[in-house]
Amino acid sequence: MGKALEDVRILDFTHVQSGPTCTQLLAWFGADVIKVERAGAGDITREQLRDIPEADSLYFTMLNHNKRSITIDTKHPEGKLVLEELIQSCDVLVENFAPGALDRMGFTWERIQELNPRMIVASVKGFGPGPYEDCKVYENVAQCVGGAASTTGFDDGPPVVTGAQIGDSGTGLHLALGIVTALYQRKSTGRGQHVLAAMQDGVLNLCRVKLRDQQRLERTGVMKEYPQHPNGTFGEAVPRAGNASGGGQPGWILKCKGWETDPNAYIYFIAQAPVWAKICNVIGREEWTTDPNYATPAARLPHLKDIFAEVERWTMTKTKFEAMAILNKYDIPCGPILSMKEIAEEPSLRKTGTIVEVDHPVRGKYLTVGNPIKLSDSPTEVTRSPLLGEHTDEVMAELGYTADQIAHLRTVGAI
Ligand code: CAO
Repeated sequence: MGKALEDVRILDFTHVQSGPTCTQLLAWFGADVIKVERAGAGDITREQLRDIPEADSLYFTMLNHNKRSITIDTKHPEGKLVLEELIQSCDVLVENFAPGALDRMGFTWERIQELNPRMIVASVKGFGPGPYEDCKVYENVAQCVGGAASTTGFDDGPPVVTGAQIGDSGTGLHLALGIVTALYQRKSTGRGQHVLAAMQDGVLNLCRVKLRDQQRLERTGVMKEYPQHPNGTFGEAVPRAGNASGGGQPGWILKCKGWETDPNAYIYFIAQAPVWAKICNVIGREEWTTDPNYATPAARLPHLKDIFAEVERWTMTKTKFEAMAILNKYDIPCGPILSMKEIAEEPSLRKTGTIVEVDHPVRGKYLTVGNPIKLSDSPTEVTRSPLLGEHTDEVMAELGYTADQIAHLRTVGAI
């Protein structure tokens, strides 16, 4: 079966996490992704958080599947010429260098357009235009400046960052959408364009509901589904809401059997209005279905803490999986808190290709997260990440360089 992006060639100038997430997705959809790295060193993550000496780290391998690697010194005059040829033969250049690095290399937007007017240049930066546009940014900085940290955690504690890499992988995902959209528009305009995904913007987009709440708070001074109501106070800005749900369905994380020793013996429980009677039956509080303090969603809002405490008395008698099985019988929305160990061992995720085992010539077998987006006409096969410079000769030959020319460029240090 063909692949959705099989005629798309990508010059991948990305490193660390945000950019590589984007180009890995495009590679999974079939694009030919040529990762340009610095000879001898490569993407810094190859050696970061290493678990096996001399082997590319999991950090690198899990973000660079299905790509080819070519090493070029892009500051060497002859290296620049190779890069120019790559620019002329590719559809998209993706980069997440610090602001200005591509310009300093001599590849400004104008120069790239001169070389290839159809080229789409896609960038991840920490910030969009404005006072911080020159700043370098990493994941947790993005979470803090995009509104996630101020709204995550508990009311009586400091701001908290989340384990989900919404700044890096989240922005990579936004960029990938920008790229395929630009490729689509190029069909009618014939022109390339610049695609920018700023990490602050990407995180804020994912925190959209919190900006919604900011405006509700300013208008009404209170948000009844927040745990601050009715027992706490609201200030001027959206507060941290603990484990409360971000939507109109009240929810909380509740202890299950074994919580004293197992840090993940918990379940997320949603007191969804349409199944309120079933919830009352399951936990043995049938009288709540008619009690005016509990019978309607609005009446329940001031009592959520007590309601969840009562449901927890029930969940503590069951393991998280037993609770899930019972609640699901009644269509009561809930979800066990799964550890990474449980996820790694989950057979259904292996079956769908969401968790994949990959073999690597140096590090051996390892687990990775496969393509989370499934296309029925463009299936994904996850192949291992490239060794540093593994495809330099192959790509150079495709560009028309002879063996002698390749040897020369290697001798002068351009590749
Ligand atoms: N040959 C020669 N030079 C190369 C090269 C190559 N193949 N590849 C990269 N370089 C050079 C760059 O030209 C740059 O040189 P100058 O500083 O002289 O212009 C240099 O390597 C370093 O690039 P950098 O500034 O991007 O790298 P850094 O480690 O200092 O910063 C990061 C890393 C991530 C903070 C920065 O790239 C950044 O802010 N990127 C945008 C936001 C982003 O993606 N952040 C998420 C990272 S994942 O958590």
